[in-house]
Amino acid sequence: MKDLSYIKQHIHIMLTEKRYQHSLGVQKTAVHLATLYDVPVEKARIAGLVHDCAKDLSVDQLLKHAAQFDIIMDDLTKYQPELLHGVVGAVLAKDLFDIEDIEIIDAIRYHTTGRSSMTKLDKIIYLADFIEPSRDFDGVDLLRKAALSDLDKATLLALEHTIRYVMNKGKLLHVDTIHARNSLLLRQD
Ligand code: DGI
Ligand code: FE
Ligand code: FE
Ligand code: FE
Repeated sequence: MKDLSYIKQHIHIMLTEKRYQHSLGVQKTAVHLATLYDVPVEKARIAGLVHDCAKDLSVDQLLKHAAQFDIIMDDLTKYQPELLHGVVGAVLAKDLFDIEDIEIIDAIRYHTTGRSSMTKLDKIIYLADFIEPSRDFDGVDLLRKAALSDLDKATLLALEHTIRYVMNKGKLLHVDTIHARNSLLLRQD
């Protein structure tokens, strides 16, 4: 893996200033949650910093990368190509930064939708993305509080917030978002 300062420099170049600051916020929040929930801090730091590395690519560029890396496009992603930024970000993480750790790669890949049986690192990145210091929406303080006391409960609340948001916008729900919620409801591990 490339060293942290190399990764940081490249992330800064790949993203708008606002998105870069968001990434630093996710990194910081993810590190904090990792210490609370006994997850390797270095994994949380890298995943948090890199999670949105593909976010400022155009839809055209996302589709080109998807083709280049043989990413299988599900039907929904064809209609909502911005959902690709996690999946493309995961392949870029390996390609640009030599990140091989599957837990880091998966946390990046599933950071927008979540997935069935999320790992602790998946949940931490999903939540940190929601509650990092620059986020401001109704209910964010409640989520910040929940994140400090119960990782599963907070992840569930965040998923449900996303599901309501997507429904209010009249957009398609990704099945992984539903699987993530069902899985948390069924098996509180
Ligand atoms: O990249 P960020 O803005 O930091 O955050 P993100 O990767 O979590 O993306 C959030 C967006 O993703 C938000 O507008 C809701 C959307 N999203 C999450 N799950 C789904 C979804 N959009 C659709 N259409 N369907 C989903 O299941
Ligand atoms: Fe800057
Ligand atoms: Fe994102
Ligand atoms: Fe993000």
